Amino acid sequence: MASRSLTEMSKFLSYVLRHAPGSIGVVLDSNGWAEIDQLLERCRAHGKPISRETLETIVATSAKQRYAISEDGRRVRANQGHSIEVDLGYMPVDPPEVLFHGTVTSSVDAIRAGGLQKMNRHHVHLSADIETARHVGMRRGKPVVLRIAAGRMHRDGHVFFRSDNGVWLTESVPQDYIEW
Ligand code: HQG
Repeated sequence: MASRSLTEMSKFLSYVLRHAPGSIGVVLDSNGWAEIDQLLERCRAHGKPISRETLETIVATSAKQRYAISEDGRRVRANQGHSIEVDLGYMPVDPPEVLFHGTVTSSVDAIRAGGLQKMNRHHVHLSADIETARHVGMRRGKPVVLRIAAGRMHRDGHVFFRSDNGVWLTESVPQDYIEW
């Protein structure tokens, strides 16, 4: 019973922190953080009371590490999975002149027509080297590696990020920057 209600509360927190903070009047900052005091007060006001202790238990026991509490203990956020626009903290970085994208033959026509789109993710994923891109493509079938004129994109105003594990990220790659 206790764990079921923890799961229910966790799902409610996911809904609020990833998708609909406004549904209970919570404001997230641009990095996705909610003030814990405000969050818990708003949960209570909407008939879904969660104590500070229970929140800490949910954060600590979530199998997928869905949430994080800030170092000062005052804020909480979902680590990923947002449908609302949040910046999880990657800083814009100057890309190298050329990056690579691994895809598959079956996607080539659509990419020629519409450029690279982020599909279900927050960004298009690019690699610094051909071999990594080839492996990304191979996950789906016969790999095709595209050369991306990342330096030119950047000079034209496109923003790039690099994740902690070295993946290059950008919003989209118009076909003009893909060197076939
Ligand atoms: C393709 C793994 C049609 C795109 C890997 C790709 C990576 C289009 C697929 C990370 C298209 C999306 C990301 C368009 C792009 N029309 N197809 N206009 N634009 N595509 O999985 O890059 O395990 O979302 O080429 O290591 O394959 O998740 O992206 O084939 O870093 O941590 O649509 O996933 O990391 O597929 O892989 P994905 P991805 P994780």
